[in-house]
Amino acid sequence: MSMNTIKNADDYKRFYDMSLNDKEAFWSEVASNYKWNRPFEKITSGDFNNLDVKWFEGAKLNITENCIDRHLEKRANKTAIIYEANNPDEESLHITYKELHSRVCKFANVLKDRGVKKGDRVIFYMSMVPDLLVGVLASARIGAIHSVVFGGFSANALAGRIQDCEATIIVTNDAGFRGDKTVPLKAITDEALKSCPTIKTVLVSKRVGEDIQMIEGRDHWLQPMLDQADNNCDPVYVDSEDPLFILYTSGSTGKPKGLLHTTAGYMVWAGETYKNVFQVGEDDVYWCTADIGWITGHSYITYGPLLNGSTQVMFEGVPTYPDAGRFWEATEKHKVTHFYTAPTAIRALEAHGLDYVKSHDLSSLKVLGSVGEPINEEAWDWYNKNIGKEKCPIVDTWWQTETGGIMISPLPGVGKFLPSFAESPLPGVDPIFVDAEGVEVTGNPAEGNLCIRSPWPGMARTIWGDHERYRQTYFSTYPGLYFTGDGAKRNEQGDYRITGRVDDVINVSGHRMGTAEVEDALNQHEDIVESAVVGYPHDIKGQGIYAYVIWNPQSKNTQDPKQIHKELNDMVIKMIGPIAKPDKVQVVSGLPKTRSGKIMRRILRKVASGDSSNMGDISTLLNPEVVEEIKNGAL
Ligand code: 7RM
Repeated sequence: MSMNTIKNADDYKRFYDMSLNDKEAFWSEVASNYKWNRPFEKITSGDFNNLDVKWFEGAKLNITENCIDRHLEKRANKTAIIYEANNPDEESLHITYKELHSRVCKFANVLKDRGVKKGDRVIFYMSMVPDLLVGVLASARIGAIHSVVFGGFSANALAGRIQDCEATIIVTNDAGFRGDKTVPLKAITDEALKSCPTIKTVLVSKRVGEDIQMIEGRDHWLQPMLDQADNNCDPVYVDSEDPLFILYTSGSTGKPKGLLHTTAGYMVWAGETYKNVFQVGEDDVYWCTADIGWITGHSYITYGPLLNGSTQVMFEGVPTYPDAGRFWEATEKHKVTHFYTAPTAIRALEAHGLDYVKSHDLSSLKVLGSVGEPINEEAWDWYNKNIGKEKCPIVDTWWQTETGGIMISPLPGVGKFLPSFAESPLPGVDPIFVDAEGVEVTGNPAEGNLCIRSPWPGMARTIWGDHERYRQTYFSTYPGLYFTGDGAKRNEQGDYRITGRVDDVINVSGHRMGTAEVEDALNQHEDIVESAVVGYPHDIKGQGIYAYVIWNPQSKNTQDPKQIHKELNDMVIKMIGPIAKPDKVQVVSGLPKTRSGKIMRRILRKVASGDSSNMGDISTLLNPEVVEEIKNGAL
């Protein structure tokens, strides 16, 4: 561990205060943990009004040199990646830092051979295989911009992302393993590419042995190219604010946003937050169960652990295959010390009972982590008692795709570890609560909309191709502040507790879904007149998707509610992917609307959550009579 890890409450206070009061000194010291090809001239400039935020300006660097090359002197033969395949009978693969270097260089040379240059967009649509992690790093090595699209998205969703960033190349698998199923990634890619003329090259990493179609001139098997490639590739040094990646995420409007992260600030943020929040020692084994298709897999699989020279497990599979003991079996097998997962996985495994836990030795564990959604107290207690045996701190890490890395979390050796509290802002994070009018809520206890007052290195710099939308989405609700979209509370002692989204975003199994995005998909069905989607409490997923639909009463197609649900599921699978399927579909004759035509979602949320006792004020509704109908038809 490097010199400036936060080890106790005094360190925390000193670091935190310094990070806000003497930014220059603080970040200069932090930055000295990294390798710069040319030093920076200025720590930071820009603010939330001009939205031209820059960190470590003037520097030249390559993030992969920081993730790999600089470890080669001391850690060449240290394992960087322990690859645990979907099928537990498949032998796990150990990749050392030296081997990772050679793999990344080879992949980078393949990309170069295909004409990929600095600034080009490279799409990854893959399952969790080593080539995904290696490919992402290879893209960064040559200054290209990676955009990973989660392998659960549909052809339509993939195409939209490719079109938006005008990528020229895509890397995929023939197919991916996922539990007892396979996902036909190449076939889905082929479907998507029918509407993506910018793509000139498809690289296919073979995983399943699926029978696929290869289009001459466009499609190439990756492996033979890697075999031929040179295992050295000089890093391309880029400017601090040169783009590193685009990651698409859902918001309160229909179209996903391509958040752009730039190189130096993101690197420092991913590296430092990983170091302080997890405190992974030289001989420890860290495991984050996320998919690289989400931001957690970017910051806490691809970059954070490698920036810190850690050994980590990379897992291809799912928590319940071949059975609900898989996480614990692999923890025992690889003597995992740091384990980072999502509340939805914890709740799902809790539901399978303790037998799957008790048959494994979990004594290697030191720190547990949680991410993706608020963790309810019951899940926290179960995790603490049965997995951590009441001796492992649980770091409940609050952050977002937009923040690049962890923002609020208790730290080992510092935190109080109160169930369902994210507790304390990390150095550099300046949270503020405001009420609906934007007036600051001060003192403790307090409750409000969670905003951030000043720029931090890891923040997304823009939405790809739409800076105005970036301003509009995050900085216009409360001018001068970054609005997170989350509500939060502080207790008497000032510990933070995140209560969840206050906008039209729902969080299904830790996956962000815009209700408008799901509605757009439903509305594609020819028999849908109108739809409204809300979240409701769901035991395992955290939130479930509840769709109210007006179905064409004249439709010859079907009027059977079960069949309607099925047809709408198919439509959502086609437009977005299986993760966005509505759990419940209620056919209604009208939606509660105000005189200005706005759907009163509050009513829909109440009914969906099973509590329709008191509807509050509905006097502004144009059609109050539908409220009774909706209540009576609740599912
Ligand atoms: C990392 C990630 C972001 C949204 C965010 C919150 C929710 C994430 C926590 C949490 C309570 C947490 N990025 N969220 N972590 N809520 N406690 N520890 O999930 O962009 O996909 O989602 O997730 O609502 O705004 S994300």
